Amino acid sequence: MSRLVVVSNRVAMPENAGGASVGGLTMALAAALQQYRGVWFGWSGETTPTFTGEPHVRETSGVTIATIDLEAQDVQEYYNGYANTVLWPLFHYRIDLTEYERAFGEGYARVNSRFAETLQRQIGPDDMIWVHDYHLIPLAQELRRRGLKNRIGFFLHIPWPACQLMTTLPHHQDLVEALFAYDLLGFQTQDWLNAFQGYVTDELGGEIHGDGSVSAFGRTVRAGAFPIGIDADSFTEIVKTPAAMKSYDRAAATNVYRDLIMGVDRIDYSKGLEERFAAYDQLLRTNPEFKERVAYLQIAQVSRSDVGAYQDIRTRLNGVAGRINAAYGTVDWTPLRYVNRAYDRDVLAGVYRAARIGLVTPLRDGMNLVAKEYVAAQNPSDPGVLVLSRFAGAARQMKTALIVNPYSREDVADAIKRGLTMSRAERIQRWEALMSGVEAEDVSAWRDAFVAALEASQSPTGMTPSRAAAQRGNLALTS
Ligand code: ADQ
Repeated sequence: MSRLVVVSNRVAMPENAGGASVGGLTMALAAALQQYRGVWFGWSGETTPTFTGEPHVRETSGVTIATIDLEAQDVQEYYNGYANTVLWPLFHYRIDLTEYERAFGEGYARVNSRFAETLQRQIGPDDMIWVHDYHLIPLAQELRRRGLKNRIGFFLHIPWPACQLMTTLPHHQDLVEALFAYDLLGFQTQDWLNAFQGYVTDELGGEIHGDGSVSAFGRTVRAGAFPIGIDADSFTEIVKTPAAMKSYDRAAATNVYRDLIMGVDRIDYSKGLEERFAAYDQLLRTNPEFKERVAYLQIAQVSRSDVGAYQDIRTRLNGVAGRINAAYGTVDWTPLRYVNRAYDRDVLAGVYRAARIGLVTPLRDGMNLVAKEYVAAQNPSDPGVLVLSRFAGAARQMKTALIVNPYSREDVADAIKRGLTMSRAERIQRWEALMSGVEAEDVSAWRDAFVAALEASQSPTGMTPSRAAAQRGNLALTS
Protein backbone atom coordinates (compact mmCIF):
# COMPACT_ATOMS: atom_id res chain seq x y z
CA MET A 1 0.00 0.00 0.00
CA SER A 2 1.32 3.46 -0.82
CA ARG A 3 2.12 5.85 2.02
CA LEU A 4 0.42 9.22 2.40
CA VAL A 5 2.75 12.17 2.86
CA VAL A 6 1.01 15.29 4.16
CA VAL A 7 2.84 18.58 3.77
CA SER A 8 1.71 21.79 5.43
CA ASN A 9 3.39 24.95 6.61
CA ARG A 10 3.15 23.87 10.25
CA VAL A 11 2.77 20.36 11.59
CA ALA A 12 -0.01 20.16 14.13
CA MET A 13 0.38 16.49 15.08
CA PRO A 14 0.10 16.18 18.85
CA GLU A 15 2.03 13.67 20.97
CA ASN A 16 -1.23 11.84 21.44
CA ALA A 17 -3.67 12.20 18.53
CA GLY A 18 -6.75 12.73 20.63
CA GLY A 19 -7.95 14.89 23.47
CA ALA A 20 -9.84 18.07 23.89
CA SER A 21 -7.14 20.46 22.80
CA VAL A 22 -6.65 18.82 19.39
CA GLY A 23 -8.38 20.41 16.41
CA GLY A 24 -10.67 18.49 14.09
CA LEU A 25 -8.39 18.95 11.09
CA THR A 26 -5.43 17.53 13.00
CA MET A 27 -7.52 14.59 14.16
CA ALA A 28 -8.71 13.84 10.63
CA LEU A 29 -5.28 14.08 9.10
CA ALA A 30 -3.78 12.08 11.96
CA ALA A 31 -6.30 9.27 11.33
CA ALA A 32 -5.55 9.27 7.60
CA LEU A 33 -1.83 9.25 8.28
CA GLN A 34 -2.18 6.32 10.67
CA GLN A 35 -4.23 4.40 8.10
CA TYR A 36 -1.63 4.98 5.36
CA ARG A 37 1.54 4.63 7.54
CA GLY A 38 2.00 8.28 6.78
CA VAL A 39 4.50 11.06 7.10
CA TRP A 40 3.66 14.65 8.07
CA PHE A 41 6.20 17.19 6.91
CA GLY A 42 6.44 20.91 7.62
CA TRP A 43 8.18 23.81 9.32
CA SER A 44 8.96 23.29 13.01
CA GLY A 45 8.07 26.89 13.87
CA GLU A 46 11.70 27.34 14.99
CA THR A 47 14.48 29.33 13.39
CA THR A 48 18.09 28.39 12.81
CA PRO A 49 21.04 30.65 11.90
CA THR A 50 21.79 28.56 8.77
CA PHE A 51 19.36 26.26 6.97
CA THR A 52 20.70 22.69 7.08
CA GLY A 53 18.06 20.71 5.19
CA GLU A 54 18.26 18.07 7.92
CA PRO A 55 14.76 17.31 9.18
CA HIS A 56 13.96 16.48 12.80
CA VAL A 57 12.25 13.11 12.52
CA ARG A 58 10.17 11.42 15.21
CA GLU A 59 7.39 8.88 15.47
CA THR A 60 4.09 9.74 17.14
CA SER A 61 1.04 7.44 17.24
CA GLY A 62 2.32 5.45 14.25
CA VAL A 63 2.96 8.57 12.17
CA THR A 64 6.37 9.89 11.15
CA ILE A 65 6.75 13.61 11.80
CA ALA A 66 9.51 15.39 9.90
CA THR A 67 10.08 19.09 10.49
CA ILE A 68 12.67 21.59 9.36
CA ASP A 69 13.87 24.82 10.94
CA LEU A 70 13.98 27.94 8.77
CA GLU A 71 16.23 30.97 8.83
CA ALA A 72 14.81 34.17 10.34
CA GLN A 73 14.92 35.83 6.90
CA ASP A 74 12.89 32.91 5.48
CA VAL A 75 10.23 33.37 8.15
CA GLN A 76 10.06 37.09 7.50
CA GLU A 77 9.88 36.88 3.70
CA TYR A 78 8.04 33.60 3.13
CA TYR A 79 5.67 33.41 6.11
CA ASN A 80 5.07 36.97 7.34
CA GLY A 81 5.74 38.35 3.86
CA TYR A 82 4.49 36.41 0.84
CA ALA A 83 2.08 34.09 2.65
CA ASN A 84 0.50 36.52 5.10
CA THR A 85 1.01 39.95 3.51
CA VAL A 86 0.53 39.00 -0.13
CA LEU A 87 -1.49 35.82 -0.68
CA TRP A 88 -3.72 35.92 2.42
CA PRO A 89 -5.07 39.46 1.86
CA LEU A 90 -5.27 39.00 -1.92
CA PHE A 91 -7.17 35.71 -1.66
CA HIS A 92 -9.52 37.32 0.89
CA TYR A 93 -10.25 40.18 -1.54
CA ARG A 94 -8.23 42.75 0.46
CA ILE A 95 -5.79 44.05 -2.13
CA ASP A 96 -5.66 47.30 -0.12
CA LEU A 97 -3.66 45.35 2.48
CA THR A 98 -1.23 43.56 0.16
CA GLU A 99 2.43 44.51 -0.01
CA TYR A 100 3.91 43.22 -3.24
CA GLU A 101 7.60 43.26 -2.36
CA ARG A 102 10.14 41.40 -4.45
CA ALA A 103 11.98 40.07 -1.41
CA PHE A 104 8.75 38.35 -0.28
CA GLY A 105 8.44 36.52 -3.61
CA GLU A 106 12.09 35.49 -3.47
CA GLY A 107 11.70 34.18 0.07
CA TYR A 108 8.57 32.23 -0.91
CA ALA A 109 10.34 30.59 -3.85
CA ARG A 110 13.40 29.86 -1.68
CA VAL A 111 11.45 28.20 1.13
CA ASN A 112 9.40 26.10 -1.28
CA SER A 113 12.66 24.99 -2.88
CA ARG A 114 14.05 24.17 0.58
CA PHE A 115 10.95 22.18 1.45
CA ALA A 116 11.31 20.24 -1.83
CA GLU A 117 15.02 19.64 -1.31
CA THR A 118 14.45 18.06 2.09
CA LEU A 119 11.18 16.34 1.25
CA GLN A 120 12.37 14.54 -1.87
CA ARG A 121 14.74 12.46 0.26
CA GLN A 122 11.79 11.22 2.36
CA ILE A 123 9.64 10.12 -0.60
CA GLY A 124 9.36 6.57 -1.95
CA PRO A 125 8.23 5.85 -5.54
CA ASP A 126 4.68 4.79 -4.53
CA ASP A 127 4.01 7.56 -1.99
CA MET A 128 1.07 9.92 -2.48
CA ILE A 129 1.72 13.51 -1.49
CA TRP A 130 -1.00 15.85 -0.18
CA VAL A 131 0.10 19.49 0.04
CA HIS A 132 -1.94 21.96 2.10
CA ASP A 133 -2.61 25.60 1.53
CA TYR A 134 -1.35 28.80 0.04
CA HIS A 135 2.08 28.70 1.68
CA LEU A 136 3.17 25.85 -0.57
CA ILE A 137 1.67 26.41 -4.02
CA PRO A 138 5.01 25.97 -5.89
CA LEU A 139 5.99 22.79 -4.00
CA ALA A 140 4.88 20.26 -6.63
CA GLN A 141 6.71 22.16 -9.36
CA GLU A 142 9.86 22.12 -7.25
CA LEU A 143 9.48 18.39 -6.63
CA ARG A 144 8.87 17.68 -10.34
CA ARG A 145 12.03 19.60 -11.20
CA ARG A 146 13.86 17.16 -8.96
CA GLY A 147 12.38 14.25 -10.92
CA LEU A 148 9.49 13.17 -8.68
CA LYS A 149 6.71 11.41 -10.59
CA ASN A 150 4.45 10.64 -7.61
CA ARG A 151 0.81 11.63 -7.39
CA ILE A 152 0.65 15.05 -5.76
CA GLY A 153 -2.57 16.75 -4.64
CA PHE A 154 -3.12 20.29 -3.38
CA PHE A 155 -5.91 21.57 -1.14
CA LEU A 156 -6.54 25.30 -0.77
CA HIS A 157 -8.11 26.10 2.62
CA ILE A 158 -8.89 29.71 1.71
CA PRO A 159 -10.90 31.33 -1.13
CA TRP A 160 -9.63 31.78 -4.66
CA PRO A 161 -9.92 35.44 -5.71
CA ALA A 162 -11.85 36.79 -8.68
CA CYS A 163 -9.77 37.06 -11.85
CA GLN A 164 -9.58 40.88 -11.77
CA LEU A 165 -8.05 40.74 -8.30
CA MET A 166 -5.69 37.88 -9.09
CA THR A 167 -4.18 39.86 -11.94
CA THR A 168 -3.01 42.56 -9.50
CA LEU A 169 -0.40 40.07 -8.27
CA PRO A 170 2.93 40.53 -10.02
CA HIS A 171 3.80 37.30 -11.86
CA HIS A 172 0.37 35.81 -11.19
CA GLN A 173 0.75 33.49 -14.18
CA ASP A 174 3.84 31.91 -12.67
CA LEU A 175 1.98 31.17 -9.47
CA VAL A 176 -0.93 29.61 -11.35
CA GLU A 177 1.37 27.66 -13.63
CA ALA A 178 2.91 26.10 -10.52
CA LEU A 179 -0.52 24.64 -9.72
CA PHE A 180 -0.45 22.71 -12.97
CA ALA A 181 2.37 20.53 -11.61
CA TYR A 182 -0.20 18.87 -9.31
CA ASP A 183 -2.46 15.96 -10.27
CA LEU A 184 -5.44 17.18 -8.24
CA LEU A 185 -6.49 20.62 -7.02
CA GLY A 186 -9.06 20.83 -4.23
CA PHE A 187 -11.07 23.94 -3.32
CA GLN A 188 -13.47 24.42 -0.42
CA THR A 189 -16.53 25.31 -2.51
CA GLN A 190 -17.83 25.50 -6.04
CA ASP A 191 -17.53 29.32 -5.82
CA TRP A 192 -13.76 29.21 -5.34
CA LEU A 193 -13.43 26.49 -7.98
CA ASN A 194 -15.43 28.65 -10.39
CA ALA A 195 -13.15 31.62 -9.66
CA PHE A 196 -10.08 29.50 -10.39
CA GLN A 197 -11.62 28.18 -13.60
CA GLY A 198 -12.53 31.75 -14.55
CA TYR A 199 -8.88 32.71 -14.31
CA VAL A 200 -7.86 29.70 -16.42
CA THR A 201 -10.30 30.51 -19.22
CA ASP A 202 -10.22 34.32 -19.15
CA GLU A 203 -6.58 34.98 -18.40
CA LEU A 204 -4.86 31.91 -19.80
CA GLY A 205 -7.22 30.94 -22.60
CA GLY A 206 -7.31 27.46 -21.05
CA GLU A 207 -10.10 24.89 -21.14
CA ILE A 208 -12.49 23.41 -18.59
CA HIS A 209 -13.59 19.83 -19.24
CA GLY A 210 -16.80 18.06 -18.28
CA ASP A 211 -15.10 15.99 -15.56
CA GLY A 212 -13.89 19.15 -13.81
CA SER A 213 -10.33 18.97 -15.10
CA VAL A 214 -8.68 22.09 -16.46
CA SER A 215 -6.08 22.47 -19.20
CA ALA A 216 -3.47 25.18 -19.63
CA PHE A 217 0.31 25.44 -20.07
CA GLY A 218 0.15 22.16 -22.03
CA ARG A 219 -1.02 20.28 -18.94
CA THR A 220 -4.33 18.96 -17.69
CA VAL A 221 -5.06 18.80 -13.98
CA ARG A 222 -8.13 17.54 -12.13
CA ALA A 223 -9.91 20.10 -9.97
CA GLY A 224 -12.88 19.81 -7.66
CA ALA A 225 -14.71 21.21 -4.66
CA PHE A 226 -14.08 19.29 -1.42
CA PRO A 227 -15.84 21.16 1.41
CA ILE A 228 -14.06 20.56 4.69
CA GLY A 229 -16.05 19.52 7.75
CA ILE A 230 -15.50 18.98 11.46
CA ASP A 231 -15.26 15.74 13.39
CA ALA A 232 -18.94 15.98 14.33
CA ASP A 233 -19.08 12.71 16.30
CA SER A 234 -16.20 13.65 18.53
CA PHE A 235 -17.57 17.17 18.97
CA THR A 236 -20.94 15.88 20.19
CA GLU A 237 -19.00 13.64 22.61
CA ILE A 238 -16.82 16.51 23.80
CA VAL A 239 -19.95 18.47 24.76
CA LYS A 240 -20.77 15.76 27.32
CA THR A 241 -17.38 15.85 29.08
CA PRO A 242 -17.20 17.26 32.63
CA ALA A 243 -15.04 20.18 31.45
CA ALA A 244 -17.57 21.12 28.75
CA MET A 245 -20.49 20.82 31.18
CA LYS A 246 -18.68 22.99 33.71
CA SER A 247 -17.99 25.59 31.06
CA TYR A 248 -21.65 25.44 29.97
CA ASP A 249 -22.84 25.87 33.57
CA ARG A 250 -20.60 28.85 34.14
CA ALA A 251 -21.65 30.57 30.90
CA ALA A 252 -25.34 29.84 31.59
CA ALA A 253 -25.13 31.02 35.23
CA THR A 254 -23.44 34.29 34.26
CA ASN A 255 -26.21 34.95 31.75
CA VAL A 256 -29.15 33.57 33.68
CA TYR A 257 -31.40 36.54 32.91
CA ARG A 258 -29.83 37.21 29.57
CA ASP A 259 -29.44 35.60 26.18
CA LEU A 260 -25.84 34.95 25.26
CA ILE A 261 -24.59 35.95 21.81
CA MET A 262 -21.15 34.60 20.96
CA GLY A 263 -18.40 34.63 18.37
CA VAL A 264 -15.12 32.65 18.23
CA ASP A 265 -12.44 33.72 15.77
CA ARG A 266 -8.76 34.32 15.27
CA ILE A 267 -8.22 38.08 15.19
CA ASP A 268 -8.10 38.59 11.45
CA TYR A 269 -9.52 41.30 9.20
CA SER A 270 -11.21 38.59 7.10
CA LYS A 271 -13.42 37.60 10.04
CA GLY A 272 -15.47 40.83 9.99
CA LEU A 273 -15.07 41.54 13.71
CA GLU A 274 -15.26 45.33 13.48
CA GLU A 275 -18.40 45.09 11.35
CA ARG A 276 -19.85 42.59 13.83
CA PHE A 277 -19.23 44.93 16.76
CA ALA A 278 -20.92 47.69 14.78
CA ALA A 279 -23.93 45.43 14.18
CA TYR A 280 -24.21 44.74 17.91
CA ASP A 281 -24.04 48.46 18.57
CA GLN A 282 -26.84 48.91 16.04
CA LEU A 283 -28.93 46.23 17.76
CA LEU A 284 -28.65 47.93 21.16
CA ARG A 285 -29.18 51.42 19.74
CA THR A 286 -32.29 50.62 17.74
CA ASN A 287 -33.78 47.99 20.07
CA PRO A 288 -33.40 49.37 23.60
CA GLU A 289 -35.56 46.51 24.95
CA PHE A 290 -32.49 44.26 24.55
CA LYS A 291 -30.35 46.36 26.87
CA GLU A 292 -29.39 44.22 29.89
CA ARG A 293 -31.31 41.33 28.27
CA VAL A 294 -28.44 40.16 26.06
CA ALA A 295 -24.67 39.75 26.49
CA TYR A 296 -22.19 39.35 23.68
CA LEU A 297 -19.05 37.27 24.29
CA GLN A 298 -16.40 37.54 21.59
CA ILE A 299 -13.52 35.10 21.99
CA ALA A 300 -10.78 36.32 19.68
CA GLN A 301 -7.41 34.65 19.70
CA VAL A 302 -4.45 36.82 18.69
CA SER A 303 -2.78 35.62 15.49
CA ARG A 304 0.05 36.73 13.18
CA SER A 305 1.06 39.50 15.53
CA ASP A 306 4.28 40.12 13.56
CA VAL A 307 2.23 41.49 10.64
CA GLY A 308 1.31 45.19 10.77
CA ALA A 309 -2.30 44.82 9.59
CA TYR A 310 -2.96 42.46 12.49
CA GLN A 311 -1.55 44.91 15.03
CA ASP A 312 -3.78 47.63 13.54
CA ILE A 313 -6.98 45.62 13.73
CA ARG A 314 -6.28 44.67 17.34
CA THR A 315 -5.93 48.31 18.29
CA ARG A 316 -9.16 49.20 16.49
CA LEU A 317 -11.12 46.34 18.06
CA ASN A 318 -9.98 47.32 21.54
CA GLY A 319 -11.25 50.83 20.85
CA VAL A 320 -14.65 49.78 19.50
CA ALA A 321 -15.23 47.28 22.34
CA GLY A 322 -14.39 49.97 24.89
CA ARG A 323 -16.75 52.44 23.25
CA ILE A 324 -19.67 49.99 23.22
CA ASN A 325 -19.21 49.17 26.90
CA ALA A 326 -18.85 52.82 27.81
CA ALA A 327 -21.99 53.74 25.87
CA TYR A 328 -24.34 50.98 27.12
CA GLY A 329 -22.77 49.29 30.18
CA THR A 330 -24.32 49.56 33.63
CA VAL A 331 -22.98 48.68 37.08
CA ASP A 332 -24.00 45.06 36.70
CA TRP A 333 -24.04 44.61 32.90
CA THR A 334 -21.09 44.47 30.52
CA PRO A 335 -22.68 44.43 27.06
CA LEU A 336 -19.60 43.09 25.25
CA ARG A 337 -16.97 40.82 26.73
CA TYR A 338 -13.99 40.69 24.42
CA VAL A 339 -11.46 38.00 25.34
CA ASN A 340 -8.11 37.52 23.55
CA ARG A 341 -7.36 33.94 24.58
CA ALA A 342 -7.26 30.42 23.18
CA TYR A 343 -9.49 27.88 24.91
CA ASP A 344 -9.50 24.09 24.88
CA ARG A 345 -12.14 22.55 22.65
CA ASP A 346 -14.17 21.22 25.58
CA VAL A 347 -14.39 24.68 27.16
CA LEU A 348 -15.39 26.20 23.81
CA ALA A 349 -17.98 23.47 23.27
CA GLY A 350 -19.68 24.32 26.58
CA VAL A 351 -19.83 28.03 25.77
CA TYR A 352 -21.15 27.34 22.25
CA ARG A 353 -23.95 25.30 23.80
CA ALA A 354 -24.87 28.08 26.21
CA ALA A 355 -25.11 30.67 23.42
CA ARG A 356 -28.52 31.48 22.01
CA ILE A 357 -26.91 33.12 18.97
CA GLY A 358 -23.72 31.98 17.19
CA LEU A 359 -22.36 34.93 15.22
CA VAL A 360 -20.19 33.84 12.28
CA THR A 361 -19.94 36.85 10.01
CA PRO A 362 -16.64 36.85 8.08
CA LEU A 363 -16.24 39.23 5.16
CA ARG A 364 -14.65 36.35 3.23
CA ASP A 365 -13.76 32.86 4.47
CA GLY A 366 -12.71 29.64 2.72
CA MET A 367 -15.11 27.58 4.82
CA ASN A 368 -15.30 28.54 8.54
CA LEU A 369 -15.34 25.62 10.91
CA VAL A 370 -16.69 27.63 13.84
CA ALA A 371 -20.13 27.65 12.17
CA LYS A 372 -20.10 23.84 12.14
CA GLU A 373 -18.73 23.53 15.67
CA TYR A 374 -21.45 25.84 16.99
CA VAL A 375 -24.17 23.70 15.41
CA ALA A 376 -22.62 20.42 16.63
CA ALA A 377 -22.52 21.69 20.23
CA GLN A 378 -26.22 22.62 20.48
CA ASN A 379 -28.85 21.01 22.68
CA PRO A 380 -31.20 19.26 20.20
CA SER A 381 -34.30 20.14 22.22
CA ASP A 382 -33.39 23.82 22.70
CA PRO A 383 -30.81 24.78 20.07
CA GLY A 384 -29.41 28.22 19.41
CA VAL A 385 -29.52 30.08 16.10
CA LEU A 386 -26.59 30.39 13.71
CA VAL A 387 -26.20 33.82 12.06
CA LEU A 388 -23.91 33.17 9.11
CA SER A 389 -22.27 35.43 6.53
CA ARG A 390 -23.11 34.71 2.94
CA PHE A 391 -19.40 35.17 2.21
CA ALA A 392 -18.27 32.19 4.30
CA GLY A 393 -17.78 29.00 2.29
CA ALA A 394 -19.99 27.33 4.91
CA ALA A 395 -23.02 29.32 3.66
CA ARG A 396 -23.06 27.09 0.57
CA GLN A 397 -23.96 24.11 2.75
CA MET A 398 -25.68 25.66 5.80
CA LYS A 399 -28.71 27.10 4.10
CA THR A 400 -31.09 27.06 7.09
CA ALA A 401 -28.85 29.37 9.12
CA LEU A 402 -29.89 33.02 9.14
CA ILE A 403 -27.78 34.13 6.19
CA VAL A 404 -26.60 37.74 6.38
CA ASN A 405 -24.59 40.35 4.55
CA PRO A 406 -21.79 41.16 7.03
CA TYR A 407 -21.18 44.55 5.40
CA SER A 408 -24.66 45.70 6.49
CA ARG A 409 -24.89 46.36 10.22
CA GLU A 410 -28.66 46.66 9.89
CA ASP A 411 -28.95 43.28 8.20
CA VAL A 412 -26.86 41.58 10.90
CA ALA A 413 -28.67 43.40 13.74
CA ASP A 414 -32.04 42.33 12.26
CA ALA A 415 -30.86 38.70 12.08
CA ILE A 416 -29.69 38.75 15.71
CA LYS A 417 -33.07 40.14 16.71
CA ARG A 418 -34.85 37.50 14.66
CA GLY A 419 -32.77 34.76 16.30
CA LEU A 420 -33.45 36.12 19.79
CA THR A 421 -37.20 36.11 19.20
CA MET A 422 -37.45 32.90 17.16
CA SER A 423 -39.82 30.18 18.40
CA ARG A 424 -38.32 27.00 19.76
CA ALA A 425 -40.08 24.98 17.02
CA GLU A 426 -38.42 27.01 14.27
CA ARG A 427 -35.04 26.86 16.01
CA ILE A 428 -35.29 23.06 16.18
CA GLN A 429 -36.39 22.77 12.57
CA ARG A 430 -33.51 24.91 11.31
CA TRP A 431 -30.96 23.23 13.56
CA GLU A 432 -31.97 19.68 12.56
CA ALA A 433 -31.32 20.48 8.89
CA LEU A 434 -27.96 22.08 9.75
CA MET A 435 -26.91 19.21 12.00
CA SER A 436 -27.66 16.51 9.46
CA GLY A 437 -25.38 18.33 6.99
CA VAL A 438 -22.61 18.78 9.58
CA GLU A 439 -22.75 15.05 10.34
CA ALA A 440 -22.93 13.85 6.73
CA GLU A 441 -20.28 16.23 5.38
CA ASP A 442 -17.80 15.73 8.19
CA VAL A 443 -14.04 15.82 8.14
CA SER A 444 -13.71 12.10 7.38
CA ALA A 445 -15.94 12.48 4.32
CA TRP A 446 -13.75 15.39 3.17
CA ARG A 447 -10.51 13.48 3.69
CA ASP A 448 -11.78 10.28 2.08
CA ALA A 449 -13.15 12.12 -0.96
CA PHE A 450 -9.87 13.95 -1.52
CA VAL A 451 -7.64 10.91 -1.03
CA ALA A 452 -9.87 8.78 -3.29
CA ALA A 453 -9.76 11.43 -6.02
CA LEU A 454 -5.99 11.65 -5.67
CA GLU A 455 -5.64 7.88 -5.87
CA ALA A 456 -7.76 7.91 -9.03
CA SER A 457 -5.77 10.70 -10.64
CA GLN A 458 -3.07 9.92 -13.16
CA SER A 459 0.48 10.48 -12.06
CA PRO A 460 2.11 12.72 -14.62
CA THR A 461 4.77 10.35 -15.88
CA GLY A 462 6.95 12.06 -18.41
CA MET A 463 5.59 15.50 -17.55
CA THR A 464 7.68 18.27 -18.90
CA PRO A 465 7.61 21.77 -17.53
CA SER A 466 6.32 24.33 -19.99
CA ARG A 467 8.78 26.10 -22.23
CA ALA A 468 8.07 29.38 -20.49
CA ALA A 469 8.92 27.92 -17.10
CA ALA A 470 12.05 26.28 -18.45
CA GLN A 471 13.22 29.58 -19.89
CA ARG A 472 12.62 31.33 -16.61
CA GLY A 473 14.49 28.70 -14.62
CA ASN A 474 13.45 28.56 -11.01
CA LEU A 475 10.09 30.13 -10.22
CA ALA A 476 10.84 33.62 -9.01
CA LEU A 477 7.65 35.22 -7.81
CA THR A 478 9.04 38.68 -7.78
CA SER A 479 7.79 41.95 -9.04
P1 ADQ B 1 -9.23 29.67 10.09
O1 ADQ B 1 -9.13 30.98 9.38
O2 ADQ B 1 -8.38 29.53 11.29
O3 ADQ B 1 -8.95 28.44 9.11
P2 ADQ B 1 -11.86 28.46 10.95
O4 ADQ B 1 -12.28 27.53 9.88
O5 ADQ B 1 -13.01 29.17 11.56
O6 ADQ B 1 -10.82 29.56 10.48
O7 ADQ B 1 -11.14 27.60 12.05
C1 ADQ B 1 -10.75 28.16 13.26
C2 ADQ B 1 -10.52 27.04 14.27
O8 ADQ B 1 -9.79 27.58 15.37
C3 ADQ B 1 -11.82 26.47 14.81
O9 ADQ B 1 -11.67 25.09 15.01
C4 ADQ B 1 -11.98 27.20 16.15
O10 ADQ B 1 -12.64 26.44 17.16
C5 ADQ B 1 -10.54 27.42 16.56
N1 ADQ B 1 -10.43 28.65 17.37
C6 ADQ B 1 -10.69 29.91 16.98
N2 ADQ B 1 -10.51 30.75 18.02
C7 ADQ B 1 -10.15 29.99 19.06
C8 ADQ B 1 -9.84 30.28 20.43
N3 ADQ B 1 -9.85 31.53 20.93
N4 ADQ B 1 -9.52 29.26 21.24
C9 ADQ B 1 -9.49 28.00 20.74
N5 ADQ B 1 -9.78 27.66 19.49
C10 ADQ B 1 -10.10 28.65 18.65
C11 ADQ B 1 -8.62 28.27 7.72
C12 ADQ B 1 -9.52 29.00 6.71
C13 ADQ B 1 -10.96 28.62 6.93
C14 ADQ B 1 -11.12 27.09 6.83
C15 ADQ B 1 -10.11 26.40 7.72
C16 ADQ B 1 -10.11 24.89 7.51
O11 ADQ B 1 -9.34 30.41 6.84
O12 ADQ B 1 -11.80 29.24 5.94
O13 ADQ B 1 -12.43 26.74 7.26
O14 ADQ B 1 -8.79 26.85 7.46
O15 ADQ B 1 -9.96 24.56 6.18
